[in-house]
Amino acid sequence: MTFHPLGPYLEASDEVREALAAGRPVVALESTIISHGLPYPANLKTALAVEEVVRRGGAVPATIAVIRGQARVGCDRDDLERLAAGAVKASVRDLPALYARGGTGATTVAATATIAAQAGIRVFVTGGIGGVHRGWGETLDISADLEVLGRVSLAVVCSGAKAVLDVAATLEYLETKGVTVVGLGTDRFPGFYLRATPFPVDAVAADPAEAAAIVSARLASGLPGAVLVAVPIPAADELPPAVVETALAAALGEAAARGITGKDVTPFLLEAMRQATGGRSLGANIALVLNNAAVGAAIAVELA
Ligand code: PSU
Ligand code: MN
Repeated sequence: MTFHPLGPYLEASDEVREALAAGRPVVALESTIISHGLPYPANLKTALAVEEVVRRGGAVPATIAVIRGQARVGCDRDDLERLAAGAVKASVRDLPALYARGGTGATTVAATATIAAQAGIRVFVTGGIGGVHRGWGETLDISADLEVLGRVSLAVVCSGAKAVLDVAATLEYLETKGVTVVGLGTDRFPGFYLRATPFPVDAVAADPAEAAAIVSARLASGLPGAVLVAVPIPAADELPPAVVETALAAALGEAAARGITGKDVTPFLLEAMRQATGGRSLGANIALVLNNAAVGAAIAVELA
């Protein structure tokens, strides 16, 4: 596949470039979930399946990663295989060194959203966003995802933030940053493996068209910052709350015992949850990402 420069350190596949130029719907996808969110080979299979769901929904998928020093919008099969085999986790602060040295990295929500907005993409689909970690008062561990959502103009479709985070504090931070949190068919912020947390969203959209109308209003009004479209995991794939609670206690205990800090915290907790649920969290994670991809494609089609 050939890639064309869109700007300094920014390139797009032919397919993505043509779709953007023609105003056709494009959906951005992140790559940290491939390299650090899911184990091999489920990660490669899921990355390909998510792209297929976006296509079936009438939009062009654009998986984003840094490949040999360029932010690539629309990774090809070789790129996805490389990312699935392992690549460093790249948030916004990591991009300059990768660009300068020709490095390769899997982009987080923060980095992916930043690059997607630079490319002119208006819809980005992921599983769960990063957020405010438990114990943030001691560690100040607050994901750059939240900061970026406050400044880039696009829709981010997700299933909320995992219970491994301090969800109440995450929502407070999103409010501070002026992010609009829209619940798709729900008035409660979703809890990733669970359909709902006790916390309310800012606005309820009955369907993707209503969500798209809110996204469209935010973009057209010139307000910087994102609309977070929060989609509950399909009911059939939800994990029992007791299973999540037990696994969560085990994962958090393990992370504390091993002194895990910084960028390793989120990948460690995801893997610990997988082990503590006997793999059930993995099935739930894949199911919700596929569902979010269908919703994101529908929103992109509405916006186009
Ligand atoms: N939440 C998930 N799966 C993931 C991540 C979050 O359920 O794979 C990844 C995303 O790429 C997100 C990143 O942007 O973790 C957040 O990491 P940190 O907390 O270090 O900012
Ligand atoms: Mn962090």
